[in-house]
Amino acid sequence: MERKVALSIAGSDPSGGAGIQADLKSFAFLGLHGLTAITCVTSQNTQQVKNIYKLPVEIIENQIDCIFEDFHIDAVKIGMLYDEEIIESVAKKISEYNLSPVVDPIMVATSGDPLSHISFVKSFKKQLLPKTFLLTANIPEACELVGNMIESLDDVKKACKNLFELGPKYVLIKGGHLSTKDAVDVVYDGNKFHEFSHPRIKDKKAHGSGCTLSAIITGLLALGESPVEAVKKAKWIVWSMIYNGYAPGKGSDVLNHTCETFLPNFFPNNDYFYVWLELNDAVKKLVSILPIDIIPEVGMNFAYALPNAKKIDDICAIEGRILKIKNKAQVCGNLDFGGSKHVASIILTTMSFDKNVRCTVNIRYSKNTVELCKKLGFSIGSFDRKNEPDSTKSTMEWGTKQVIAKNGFVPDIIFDTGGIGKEPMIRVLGKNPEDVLAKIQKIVKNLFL
Ligand code: PXL
Repeated sequence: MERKVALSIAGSDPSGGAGIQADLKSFAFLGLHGLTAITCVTSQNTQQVKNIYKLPVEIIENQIDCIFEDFHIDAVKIGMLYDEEIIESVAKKISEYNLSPVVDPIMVATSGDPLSHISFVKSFKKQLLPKTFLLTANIPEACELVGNMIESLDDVKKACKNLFELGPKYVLIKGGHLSTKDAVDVVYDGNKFHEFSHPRIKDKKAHGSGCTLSAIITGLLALGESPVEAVKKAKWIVWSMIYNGYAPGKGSDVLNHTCETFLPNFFPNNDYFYVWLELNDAVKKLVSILPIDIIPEVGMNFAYALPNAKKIDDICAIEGRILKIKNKAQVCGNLDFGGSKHVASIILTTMSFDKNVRCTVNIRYSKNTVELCKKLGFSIGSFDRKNEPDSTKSTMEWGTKQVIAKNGFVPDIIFDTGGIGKEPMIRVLGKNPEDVLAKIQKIVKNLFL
């Protein structure tokens, strides 16, 4: 199989989270063959940068020459350059090999430790920006480069224009450091601004996210994506890698470069993203607390609707089920909108009466469990499949409507005792995944006392 080839000219991070280590993992993630030319060897762990050893420029140039002698290179990224001398030497090689690199203007590590010399900014602007294809700067880096504070999205756009004037064909400024609700990144192509917005990921301080993003963009360019599309896809992939990040040492988290990008393709807007995210967090928690005895034979689903959901595609659910496999609860299938017609019809019905009841999980029926729910003070309703007219299209819609009509409101629990070939079932309903999870936790805790 032919593999595209990408080169990273960058520093080494022995803790494996950032630098060339992150770049190689990112290239591999995309199925590329990765090459490296090391500029500096840092001594650091997940807590701090202790030392930076810059390689002699002859050695840096040797590495680059050696690689170009042998490979056809589809895309290049440039990471840590440290000082004026290395900038000059790499800038020379960019011209010599006529490269169009993705450039990450690395100045400071996630830990706050400096990764650049005082000579960096001036020489970077003069010698590297004119040779840059796509610049990927975070807010502090963009501030240093433009010499202004950046405090709003308008400031970001001004800075993009300002940096564009210095040479890059595309300028990406990452908005994670701004105080907006969502993290908004802006790409400027000299004509238009393109904005990409993602929910922030709580409780993660991901070391290596900048390196990984620029490497994934580079890899996608090598694979033939257009620059704006490459940024859009790369943001998506890196969001997933951060969300699935882990802490391998005593300090910060690193990205999970081997995670599957289990996110659905693209969300039309961040309402979808938040629904997906809340549900995904809750599914993970549910599986971790779930006694297998509460999983029905047909498995469980967990569904959550967009605000004002009107159709099945507005409801996020597990495409498969949570099943008992080898005596463990396991999620089979990804979360997606339109993922389950069955549970979606329950929620669409509850929402037509009370638009706040947007979430449900089904659990195994037993008389005991229903009794317990009563004792716990949950409101309960039931329907009997025997009363279902032949003409109904959806039993779930019909049953749910029956219960609501009888009770006058949407209860916490709707159950039915089954029918021929139909397993009896309890459905726990609530406002959101957290609410439903809390109810399940209460049931589980008391059921198995
Ligand atoms: O994330 C910036 C970065 C780049 N390159 C190297 C690093 C770091 C951060 O620690 O160590 C080598």
